[in-house]
Amino acid sequence: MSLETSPGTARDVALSGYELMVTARQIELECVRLSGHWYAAIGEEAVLAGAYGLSSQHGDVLFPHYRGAMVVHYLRGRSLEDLFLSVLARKGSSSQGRHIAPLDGWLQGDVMPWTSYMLGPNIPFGSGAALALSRSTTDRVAIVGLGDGTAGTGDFHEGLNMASALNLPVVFVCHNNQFSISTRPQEVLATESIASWARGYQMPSVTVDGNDLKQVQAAVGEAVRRARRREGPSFVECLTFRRTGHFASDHAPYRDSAELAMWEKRDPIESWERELVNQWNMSRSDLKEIRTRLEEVVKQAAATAETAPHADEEDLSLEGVYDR
Ligand SMILES: Cc1ncc(C[n+]2csc(CCOP(=O)(O)OP(=O)(O)O)c2C)c(N)n1
Repeated sequence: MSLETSPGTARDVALSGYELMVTARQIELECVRLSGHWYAAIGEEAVLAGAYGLSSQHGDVLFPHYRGAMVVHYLRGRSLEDLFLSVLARKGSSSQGRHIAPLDGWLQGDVMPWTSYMLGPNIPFGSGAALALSRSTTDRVAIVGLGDGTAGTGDFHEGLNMASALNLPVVFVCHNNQFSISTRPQEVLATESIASWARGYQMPSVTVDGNDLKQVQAAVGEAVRRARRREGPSFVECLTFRRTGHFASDHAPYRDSAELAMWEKRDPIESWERELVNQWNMSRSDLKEIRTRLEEVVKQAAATAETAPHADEEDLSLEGVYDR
């Protein structure tokens, strides 16, 4: 759903944000269960829901960060069953088991793929898409996600420079989870904040609490409206924390346990539950019921995908693929 076009009340939007985050958490938990190589976005749900779910509308072109990309597919209408088939690389999945699920796009929902295994190229690609959109008669915008580590690539600077120089309708959302595999941003980025780099490219740039859905939604919403008015690009840095290892079976001995515990206490879903109770008079028991129901739907979809047959040799054959 879209924050801008929603006919619902602010309470509905707040509840929808909760539902998106709960579903996102369970998608990621199931993916971790199904694949030891999963790059989980557990604890980063407010960035995903706020940046891609509640601020964009149909027709906006999304270039999500690879971590959490499947959640973005779901937000754009991909069925859970199809999503888990791809995670498991089973017969009938969109890539027929040829490559890792988060690299797929979901073109039916205007979600672009991670076009190479390289961090960075999606940033100038996003600016390129925004250039095309700026020449159309629509008010569609591009939203580009990136990690803090990705900000260290040349593509980051080229993509931001191009967006600003050509006044393009693009919003850059940095998921600053404070790790690039085992490296902290302050060890490798010669800047105090990633947003201040973006500010150097003459675009409005803010840093927000990435575990607070309200802050992410407000900042990205404002940036999207600006882009729709064709007033140029913006940059939103969302400060959050990578609560798992780089991938599911990385136990991350390099992390500080006190810091991890501090961020676990700042769980975005639990904070949002408090918001719904205090601001919107929702009852804890209603929220628990909603959460359990949504978790069950996701678990069921994953379990169904697990019963699907494996891709066979014919599925994996590349014969004729390039003729299509
Ligand atoms: C250009 C490039 N350099 C290095 C890598 C290897 N690599 C894959 S994921 C990753 C960490 C990315 O960190 P960040 O952008 O902060 O995203 P996060 O994984 O924290 O979500 C690295 C270094 C790569 N794929 N591409």
